[in-house]
Amino acid sequence: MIEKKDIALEKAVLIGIITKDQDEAQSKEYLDELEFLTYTAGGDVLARFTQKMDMPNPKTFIGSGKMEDVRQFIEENEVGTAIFDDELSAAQERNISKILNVKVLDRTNLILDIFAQRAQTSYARTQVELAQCEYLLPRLRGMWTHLERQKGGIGMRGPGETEIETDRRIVRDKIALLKAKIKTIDKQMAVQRGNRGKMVRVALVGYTNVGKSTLMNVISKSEVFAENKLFATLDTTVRKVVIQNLPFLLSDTVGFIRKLPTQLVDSFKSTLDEVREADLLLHVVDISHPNFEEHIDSVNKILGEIDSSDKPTIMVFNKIDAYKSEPLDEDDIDAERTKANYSLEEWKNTWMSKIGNNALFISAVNKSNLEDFKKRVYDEVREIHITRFPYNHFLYPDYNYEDM
Ligand SMILES: Nc1nc2c(ncn2[C@@H]2O[C@H](COP(=O)(O)OP(=O)(O)OP(=O)(O)O)[C@@H](O)[C@H]2O)c(=O)[nH]1
Ligand SMILES: [Mg+2]
Repeated sequence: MIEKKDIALEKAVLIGIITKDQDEAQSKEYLDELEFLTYTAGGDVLARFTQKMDMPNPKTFIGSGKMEDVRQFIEENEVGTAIFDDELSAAQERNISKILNVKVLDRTNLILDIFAQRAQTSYARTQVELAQCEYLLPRLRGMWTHLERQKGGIGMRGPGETEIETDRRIVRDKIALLKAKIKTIDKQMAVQRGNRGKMVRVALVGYTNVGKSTLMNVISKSEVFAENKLFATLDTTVRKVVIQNLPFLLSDTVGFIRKLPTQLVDSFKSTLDEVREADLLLHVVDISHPNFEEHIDSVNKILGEIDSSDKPTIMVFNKIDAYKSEPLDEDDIDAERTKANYSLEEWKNTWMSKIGNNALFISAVNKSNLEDFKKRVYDEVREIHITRFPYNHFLYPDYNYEDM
């Protein structure tokens, strides 16, 4: 799945834990995702280390024996970066750095780093910089001793780079400055959104890499950057789309992910305003991903955090072309059928019985079922349009609303 065409990838190892809240299969899934994140940030994962434990070690996250295994591997293979799946405290980061003597990152670092690489507009860059400063502030002491050695590469892009910024006061001032800058842009953006009048607003939401931008391109004939890496989209794109005679605004925005750093959710609040102010959500799901149900839960959780849980929502199950169910192991007579063995038909039935025609199954790439999808969106937009402009619909049922 992962193409390793980039030269000089940074060598990395991943470290995760198996706990009572996070079993072996889940831990593997998280590490798969962490590997994808590492690849997106420009790294190459040479090995993974996992340890079963009741709770993380407060000093070093994993136990000392396991840490020694990691240290040896790092030394033998000249690895430059150790990436932990969970957020490390400043003290843990410091202790681990001392033992491993390489760059130590956690999932939050990695995501912030990818965001820093991908931010295109000055607005996105400001938001990412703010999140990085807020992440950095409580960790300044930890960074201090290692900055000499840690220069450049993954996790080091952004405000951590220069020594001068290790001064807390400077970082605090910077945070205030960035916040003020964001506030100014926010005001301009609110005005822009206000100028759009009463047009019906539809937002594509979903986990990262599910095909939101691809779907946007297919239905609005626009060219929005889409690729098989995480967080291809950071800035919100808004396009006017017309289905039959009905115009509406469609927005494509940043993808969600599990354990999304709170600093990021906060600093991206305004980007997410597009979602918060939408009349209708299209929640796009990658049904070919083995853990798509968990992705749905994570997205719903973040929607809750931005007060958008109660919006009319259509669930759009994408990538049906790539869906594969696991065959039941015939040699194992005790093998029980699980959801992994479901056929696409079974998934359709499951979701249709749950939410009726609010579940759609499509392939944005193969363009399958897109007519159904458009029809469903049209019906829903029309309904909202009628409540918003009742007289127009009453007086001129065939009016071309595109001119409004
Ligand atoms: N097989 C298959 N692949 C798809 C389909 N739709 C999108 N993809 C692929 O999935 C990858 C991610 O697509 P994007 O449109 O960038 O996904 P996104 O949700 O916008 O991702 P972010 O912006 O990173 O959150 C790309 O490689 C697409 O080509 C589909 O229907 N089938
Ligand atoms: Mg995208």
